[in-house]
Amino acid sequence: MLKQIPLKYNQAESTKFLILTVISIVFIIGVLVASAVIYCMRHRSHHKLKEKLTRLATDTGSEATATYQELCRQRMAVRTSERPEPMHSSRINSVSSQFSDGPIPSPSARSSTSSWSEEPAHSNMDISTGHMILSYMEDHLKNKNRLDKEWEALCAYQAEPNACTIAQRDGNARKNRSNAVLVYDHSRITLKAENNQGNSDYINASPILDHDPRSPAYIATQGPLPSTVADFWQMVWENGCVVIVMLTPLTENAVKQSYHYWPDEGSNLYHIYEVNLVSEHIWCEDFLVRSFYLKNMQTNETRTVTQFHFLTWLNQNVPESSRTLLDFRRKVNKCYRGRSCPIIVHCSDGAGRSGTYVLIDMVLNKMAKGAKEIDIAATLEHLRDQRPGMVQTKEQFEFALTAVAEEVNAILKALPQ
Ligand SMILES: *[C@@H]1O[C@H](CO)[C@@H](O)[C@H](O)[C@H]1NC(C)=O
Ligand SMILES: CC(=O)N[C@H]1CO[C@H](CO)[C@@H](O)[C@@H]1O
Repeated sequence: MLKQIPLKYNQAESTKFLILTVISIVFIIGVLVASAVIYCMRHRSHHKLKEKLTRLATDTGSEATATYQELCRQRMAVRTSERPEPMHSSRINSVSSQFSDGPIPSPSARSSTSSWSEEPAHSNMDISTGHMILSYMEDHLKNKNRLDKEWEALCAYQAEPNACTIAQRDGNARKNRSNAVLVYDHSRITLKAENNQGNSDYINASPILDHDPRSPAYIATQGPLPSTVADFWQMVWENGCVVIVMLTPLTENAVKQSYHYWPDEGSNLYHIYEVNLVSEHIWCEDFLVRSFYLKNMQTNETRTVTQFHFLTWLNQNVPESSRTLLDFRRKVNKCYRGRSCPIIVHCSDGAGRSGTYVLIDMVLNKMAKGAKEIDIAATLEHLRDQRPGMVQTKEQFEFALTAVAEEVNAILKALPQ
């Protein structure tokens, strides 16, 4: 068959065939060259844009503003040249999300974070939101007056409703570590009384909602007391928690901050919850990670729970470096990734340090999801609606602002050069 085919062509036909082939090859080469040229041009303008972004992240003052304005112009230009026809709102969204997805090297970032490196995790942060946050922070840190005013306004904020009658009931009062931070009646974690050693549903712990009104993103709680350890593990069990963030040393200047609620080695039984220490990994002098095997002795079900323990953040204070806390947060979130259960966050009263941590994490998570508007003070009020005393001092609030700015800066810097 194959051999017969050429015989069917006469001379004229094969010449025609040859010419056609040459023309199509020339055409294909032409298309390839043209697209290569277009790609290079695009790539270069994106590259320049990225250079600007990185510079902007480290720049200060009016130069940054000028660069930012130019960035906005360029961005508009990119949008209009890519979409010459009138844009629908859905298109605007897709352009901007494409734009902010583009520069982030997801595969390499993922593989390197798996070795516990300190890079920021994959982020869909909207670049212009990132810059707005940076200039807002810059302004705040330069202008102490503004920070003072904002803090005053936050202190005057009254959560509504704010009744804490259940926390003050006879049987419950002794289960509170601090008089200042009681749980609101309308926003508290309840235990299944029938599984509780004291047949009570009370624990000083508040669900903290983020975007999903049905399931809390965090549970902010006090450091367990000797009498509430079993309640604590019951809460961990009943809420399906797998990550505990502990932000306090056990004692500070001889003042107890939290009961030692896990076994130093082997296992301990707290009511019907058996906790087995599987491993302890000291990352640095500031924090360590413990892994527990938690067993419900009533049902024989088991679960692994990881506790991230930050050691050097003292009550009413801020950590020495925001970088260390951000690194700690990245490790927590890497462990948590893909889950939907609440993260347990506790310090001593479960409000000062815990509130600061939750504020930072919540704002950065919103940004990583591409939020276009970030209002840190409003986010804190939202936290205070759910648990009193979240973020206790102006210094803690300022620390949260600094930490957010630093992480945004790191994300912008991690854009490929
Ligand atoms: C749990 O395990 C123990 C010991 O293996 C067994 O006696 C008990 O029946 C189990 N309970 C349930 C609810 O499976
Ligand atoms: C340990 C303890 O009892 N702490 C406090 C719990 O809260 C009440 C107020 O409702 C205080 O009186 C307790 O001292």
